[in-house]
Amino acid sequence: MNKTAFSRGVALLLAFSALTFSQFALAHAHLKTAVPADKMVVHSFLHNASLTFTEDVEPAFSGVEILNAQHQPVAAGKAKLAENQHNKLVVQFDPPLQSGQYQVNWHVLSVDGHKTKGSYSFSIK
Ligand SMILES: [Cu+2]
Repeated sequence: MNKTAFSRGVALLLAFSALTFSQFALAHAHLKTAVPADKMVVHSFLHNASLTFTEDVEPAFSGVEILNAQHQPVAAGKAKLAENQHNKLVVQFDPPLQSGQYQVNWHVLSVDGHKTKGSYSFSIK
């Protein structure tokens, strides 16, 4: 192996390990999109909310709590995985949510075993 080929090999190896490390660092489940989205103003009653994460999540160890303006939990079903989309949690409201300010507190366990949590808010006019 000549010197050029050797340094090319080293460069490739370094690039590969950097890529591998960054993929580990990104592997936690972060919130990618939510409907309604953060700070969104909805103009109708709301039957459900959904949260899509960057990784698949374990529903048994994940949860979504929605609080009204008085910080009381609203009547909602347990967060369930969307069909055929294991990185998406859906919460049904029965009765539908009415006008007001709402805060969403979520926590998830991603399939790689890491826990993450966060919160955001939206309102209904
Ligand atoms: Cu992770």
